[in-house]
Order: sequence, then structure tokens, then C-alpha cells
Amino acid sequence: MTETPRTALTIAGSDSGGGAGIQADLRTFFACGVHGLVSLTAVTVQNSLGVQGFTEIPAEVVAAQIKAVAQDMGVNAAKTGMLATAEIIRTVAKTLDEVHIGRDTGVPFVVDPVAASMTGHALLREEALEAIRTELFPRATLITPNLDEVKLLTGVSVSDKESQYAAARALLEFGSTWVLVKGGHMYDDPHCVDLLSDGREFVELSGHRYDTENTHGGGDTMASAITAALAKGATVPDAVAQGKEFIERCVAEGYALGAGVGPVSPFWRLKES
Ligand code: PXL
Repeated sequence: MTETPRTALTIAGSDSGGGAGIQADLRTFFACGVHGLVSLTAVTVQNSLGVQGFTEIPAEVVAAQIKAVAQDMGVNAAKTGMLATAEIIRTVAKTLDEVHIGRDTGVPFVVDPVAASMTGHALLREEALEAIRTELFPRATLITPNLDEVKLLTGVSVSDKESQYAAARALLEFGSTWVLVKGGHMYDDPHCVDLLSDGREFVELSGHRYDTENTHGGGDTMASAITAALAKGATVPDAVAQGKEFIERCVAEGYALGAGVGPVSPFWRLKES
């Protein structure tokens, strides 16, 4: 009989263009060999040129999806992406406690604090930032902000190594076990250096910077690859190292689709296996 794979749950929004959101999460989970479970939070209307708008799913339906899959199928690791509203964030936090997912439960929980699309369209109502800080970060095994999200969440503008370390320390104050401050948006750095820390250990992960336009869904893909590795039992530093290696290949193999920004691609993993 076929062995049942480990499971990873994504709590996130849909991207009609198929490159970010739950679509990025599910294709990454598939490429990484874990079974993807979904709690849908919002439906965005978008293509390669940008987000035209979104509608959120009622908070009780977000909670019901989490409970339905957690109680029957079991969750080995979970992540959040676009959460849209403060009400959804508060409901997700309460529901994760009920089904025993989070930093103190043995089921790792990754928070990717998605605030806006790459083209700058808000994917989170402004008042919801505080709920991310107070409701989600204290429950998180790992948080994975990019530099725009770091600025929104802490006020720290990261421009060099020193400010990246300061941002990591400031973010850990909100209560996650680990923080990954992604340096990819420091465009004058020829490398993409991400900083991982739990407050004691500081690990710099350096990657190649590719000259490409096609980076849509990059953050979601990296967080999902990390979540998949955690679902398979990796430690946080090992899972992040695996996620970094994975996203680098996905960026290298991003493709043009539509007139705007194309998606990163996990297809290389399927060709290799
Ligand atoms: O990449 C961030 C993101 C997450 N989730 C959804 C998105 C986007 C970016 O556009 O549309 C649904």
C-alpha cells in the first residue's frame, strides 16, 4: 500500500493568476512531497499586472475549514499567508489553539505576514497589523517577513547588516520562537542574504541574486517549502536552509506569463525526480 505522506496546512488567499497564495503553497507542497490542506481566507481577482480586488471568506468558515481537516486528517505543520482582516486573524489564532497547532504544541506554525502584493495592492486591512503582532506572532514557531513587512511591523528600515540584526531582535520581542528577516528586497546587495535568529543563534543564509522580473509568489513559495520541511520533521534551521535552496531554484526558473510579472516555479523539482 502507498505510504501516506505528511500533511501541511495553508491558511491563505487564492490568486486567480495561479502564481502566489494557496496556488503557490499547494504546488510547493506537492513538489516537496507533502499533502496540502487548505483553509481559504480570501479570493483575490488578479493577473500578472496586479490585484484588482478581493473578497474575504467569513471568519467562521475559515475556522471550520481548519477544524475539519485538523480533526480528521491531522496536520504536521501549518502556515499562514494572506489573512485579509483582523477578525480572520483573531479567529485563526483561537482555532489553532483549539486544534493544538503552534509553537508550544509540537506542530510547527509558520507566519508569513503578507501585507501587500508586489505591485503594492493591500492584501490586509490596515487595522489588522496589530492583530498579526499580538495574536499570531506569539503562537508562531517562525515568522518570515520581507523588508517591506519589517518596516510596517516594527518601523525599522533595513538597509544593511546592522539594521537587519536590529530588525530581527525587534521582531522576536513579539514572541515567535524564530524570525527569518528576508533580505531579498535589498536590491543594491549582489546577494540575497536572509537572517535567521531565535535571539541566541544568528545564521546568515546567502543566496544568488538572479536578474529576473518573474518573482511573483516568491515569498509564499519559500514559506511553504520551509513548512513542508517542518512537516517532515526538520529542525527550524534545517527547514530554512532547505527552503532557501528551494526558492533559489524556483526564482532561477521563474517564467514569463501575461504582460506583467511572471511566477517563480517549482517545476524543476519534478523534472529532477
Ligand atoms: O505573495 C503574496 C500574496 C499572498 N497571497 C495572495 C496574493 C499574494 C500576492 O499577490 O495574491 C493571495
